[in-house]
Amino acid sequence: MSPTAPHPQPTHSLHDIPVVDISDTGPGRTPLQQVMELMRAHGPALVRRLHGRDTLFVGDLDLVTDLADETRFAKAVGPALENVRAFAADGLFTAYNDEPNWAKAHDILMPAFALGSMRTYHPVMLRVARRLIDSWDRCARAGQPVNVPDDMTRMTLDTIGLAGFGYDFGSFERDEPHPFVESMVRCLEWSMTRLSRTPGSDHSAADAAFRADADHLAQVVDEVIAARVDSGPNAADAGDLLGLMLTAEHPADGTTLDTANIRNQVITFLIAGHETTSGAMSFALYYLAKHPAVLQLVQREADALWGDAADPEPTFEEIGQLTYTRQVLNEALRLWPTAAAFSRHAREDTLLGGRIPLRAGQAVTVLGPMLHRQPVWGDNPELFDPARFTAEAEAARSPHAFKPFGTGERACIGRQFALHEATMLLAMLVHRYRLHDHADYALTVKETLTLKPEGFTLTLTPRTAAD
Ligand code: MNH
Repeated sequence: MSPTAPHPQPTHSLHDIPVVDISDTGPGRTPLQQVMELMRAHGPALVRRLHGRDTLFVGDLDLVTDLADETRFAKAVGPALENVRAFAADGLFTAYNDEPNWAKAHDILMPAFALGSMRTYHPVMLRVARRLIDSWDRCARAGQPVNVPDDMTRMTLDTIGLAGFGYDFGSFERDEPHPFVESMVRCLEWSMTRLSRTPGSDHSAADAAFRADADHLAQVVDEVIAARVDSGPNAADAGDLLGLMLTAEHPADGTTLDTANIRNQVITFLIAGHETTSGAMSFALYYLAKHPAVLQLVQREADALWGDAADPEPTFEEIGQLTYTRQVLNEALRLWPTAAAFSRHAREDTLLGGRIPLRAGQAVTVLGPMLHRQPVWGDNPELFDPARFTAEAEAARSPHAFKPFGTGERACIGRQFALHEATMLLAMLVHRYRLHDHADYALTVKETLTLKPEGFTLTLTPRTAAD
């Protein structure tokens, strides 16, 4: 929403919750930032009304704490995820809680995401990090700016493709994003903009274009699977995600995942496994470029491990030692959690926070960026300050104040994967380059269900022993 647009005023309140009807303006292209603005004006719990459809949004810590109670609440597949189901169906992210394939795939794939499993992915992550560095070295020599979110997306897509599925998207050999990414972004955009349609208008062209994109995703995924199956009988049980999907038997009944579900899982992991991580690293680099004192501390941490080695070979264990780099990532995820909203529903009729009546099945959407700016974060929540994530500071704060990875049994399965990948890359980049905010970049956050700093570019020069 543009800063000059008039804020819609609450029409009335329901159980002391303001109801704001946005039908006149619609949600626009940045619906989550619009809700942030509404919450800044009307408080951290409100009903947004659009064409008669109500959504209860909350950012309040007590309410989110209550929603994290798994005995009374569970993940809701809300309208946005219903739209994502049109191309990811019963994949882990969009499956209903009681869909048998959720528990089955969860049980089969969990071991692949335990912290120790990151040791397996580490060499692949490093290999792809070097692709990014090769590309950035070329830009640095040529004095050309790099497009940060585009390159982060190249790197995370290649990483999940290779680490999860042994498939090489070769994103750094392309000038444009891989066609899979273009189709995927359009599918996510369709899922988002479909929420703001005016009832009765015609969207058949948009829907047909969506269908073509969704078919393209399925086709790429079928190629990924075929490449594995074609590479011989022993290749199927390679110890990656696709190997598990093709061969692992569910402990409960000895069956494997069926073909249709495997396709849905591969689409899910290719999307969930790269969009959000890419945005998180982009925001972290944005804040580093704007906060030289913080950048210096991250550099110091990397220098302590790698000195002035021209091409360090980070080990798995070293990534665990990059605690300040990890704090920087957490602080970037606090201000801009790249999967910014998740929904919960009441298992039975209940009172949310002891005061808001909810019927069984009724959904509530948690808005991460506002939860992450509540008073529990102190007097200056807009301030970028990685010291908020020292071990002591974390221990002193409610675990529910920070939810970038969702909550409960449906929380992010890929959290360790994302953090390992992102921590390693950030440390390698600040070790190697000076970051120049050559365009005096002003943050604009693009929403495609996930968040990214739009059009963020940097120029780079190699660091020398002196800096
Ligand atoms: Mn991830 C679920 C955020 C990286 C795979 N992820 C979620 C949820 C959030 C989330 C929030 C819960 C959504 C909900 O409750 O509706 N994920 C992130 C963020 C990053 C991220 C902010 C990076 C930073 N996610 C990853 C990576 C992978 C991945 C990397 C895979 C390699 N995430 C998933 C899957 C789910 C999920 C799969 C669904 C899990 C389930 O419901 O069982």
